[in-house]
Amino acid sequence: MPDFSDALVDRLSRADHVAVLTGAGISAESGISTFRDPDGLWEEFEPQELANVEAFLDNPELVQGWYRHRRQVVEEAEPNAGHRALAALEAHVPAVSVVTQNVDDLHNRAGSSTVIELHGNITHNYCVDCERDAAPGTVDAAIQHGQPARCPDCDGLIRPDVVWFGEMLPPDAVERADAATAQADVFLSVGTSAVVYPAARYPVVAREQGAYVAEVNPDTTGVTDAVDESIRGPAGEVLPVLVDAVADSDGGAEPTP
Ligand code: BV8
Ligand code: ZN
Repeated sequence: MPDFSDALVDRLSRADHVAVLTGAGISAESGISTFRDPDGLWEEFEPQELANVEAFLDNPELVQGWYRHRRQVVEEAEPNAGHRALAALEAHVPAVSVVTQNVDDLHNRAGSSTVIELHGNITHNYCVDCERDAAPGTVDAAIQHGQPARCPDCDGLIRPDVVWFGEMLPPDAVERADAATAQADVFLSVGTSAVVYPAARYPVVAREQGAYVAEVNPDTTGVTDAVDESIRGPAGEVLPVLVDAVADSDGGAEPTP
């Protein structure tokens, strides 16, 4: 049984606004490797070696191939009980903002209504020169012919719509994440090692701004010492039990799926 406090349940059931920072760990139970686990075909690469503009320009086909592989994994994956519990929390809290570092689209597919994608979304590609959206399948077709995918309109290289190391985060996403953090009565940090900035600063900023901050992770992280409560366990087990406890405490409602 996950060990969270009655105080957390009480605060969640009385909260007007809950903000949740998620990282790769919440998608681990959907079969999507975190950045730490060996990732099969790409085991010999550090993500930082591929998730940056220099690597892309140096070898566009390799980087396009890596993201195509990851997109295929994402397309075959399903949201898990952790993603679904965050969507279900919306029945008990007036405003739930999911601020995610993940690019796998699983929070959207789980039905969360406010998903702020700090690092973009791997299901979307665009041309680096004219910025036109790339039609689905553009990368697949080029890679299968052993060449980098290029824009049919201007011949520019096609890239995934994700934020690479050294790139600025989308200003509108940062603005929305800042607002959600400032308004949060409770801030949850779920499945993130909290080492990548500026995303990793949100749990600390939330606490400075008066939120009650709890972390859900099987391990300790970069913010474990900075939060009010650290719940040791996998998101797919902890979050459904936590949301059920909130449902029970506010007069009960439908159990989480
Ligand atoms: C920026 C999208 C301004 C792409 C990602 C030098 C030069 C330039 C920049 C820097 C520099 N030094 C530092 C920086 C800043 C840099 C940074 O923070 N680097 C780190 C490595 C030190 N940040 C940036 O570059 C950002 N931009 O700063 O712009 C700027 C501009 C120019 C110069 C200076 C500054 C952009 C960062 C975004 C990078 N893009 N992703 C893609 O996905 O391919 S980052 C990527 O890695 C993820 O999005 C995520 O953010 C990060 C991994 O973190 P996690 O999600 O936490 O995953 P991780 O595997 O680490 O941890 C998983 C956790 O889950 C673990 O704790 C595990 O215990 C737990 N877990 C496992 N199973 C479960 C579980 N938890 C719950 N349940 C389970 N079942
Ligand atoms: Zn173009």
